[in-house]
Amino acid sequence: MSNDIAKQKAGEYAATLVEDGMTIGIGTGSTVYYFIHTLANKTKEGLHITGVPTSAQTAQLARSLNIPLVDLNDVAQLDLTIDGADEIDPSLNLIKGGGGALLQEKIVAAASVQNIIIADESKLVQNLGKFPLPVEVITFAWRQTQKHIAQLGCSNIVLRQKQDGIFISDHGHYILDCHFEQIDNPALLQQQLNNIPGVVENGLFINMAAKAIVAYSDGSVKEFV
Ligand code: ABF
Repeated sequence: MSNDIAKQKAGEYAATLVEDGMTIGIGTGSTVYYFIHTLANKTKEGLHITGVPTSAQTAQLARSLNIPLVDLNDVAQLDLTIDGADEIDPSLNLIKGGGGALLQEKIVAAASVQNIIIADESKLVQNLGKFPLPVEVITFAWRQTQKHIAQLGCSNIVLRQKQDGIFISDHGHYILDCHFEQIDNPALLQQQLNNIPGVVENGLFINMAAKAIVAYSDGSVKEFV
């Protein structure tokens, strides 16, 4: 089974957890893409939900499929957020932000009663850090911010690019992809990074996920809690 079919399975499975009347945080990425399409089909069949998107890309897709969206300022909390991840460790700590939406993803996750991660098996790791940790930074003097991040033990930090120049996040910031290789204490690192002037947010999601739904190449789907 290809990764794409596994992602589809995980997305479809997650849609079965959505109940009528819920306010849902809608994640970003290629796995959530399948969740959004399944959710859209269910709303066409009569399921009533309201969504809060985690990125401009997700907002655009959800709108195009007629999923009703609200501003996070206009709701007290979210019942459930379904989102993807770049790495998932055995404690369900995560690296997110490969798609560049980590800031809004973290704000939405923090507003949610329950966060469920969907992924194919390639995202499961013993230790976080092989996937370069995305850190969203203010554009002003970003090299200073980079220097402070390097002092935390990261010698390979890359300013994220897109085809025609520097990648700019939905909220107007740069992303520094930090190749830590192995993160021994993710909770500490997340605090240290967010204490650096110029860092807006980092892609470590610690103790935020209640469950991970992981689809395997043999077609099975497992829940990790
Ligand atoms: C988002 O989806 C991001 O945080 C992460 O970068 C991505 C996960 O990857 P995929 O596209 O494989 O679902 O939630």
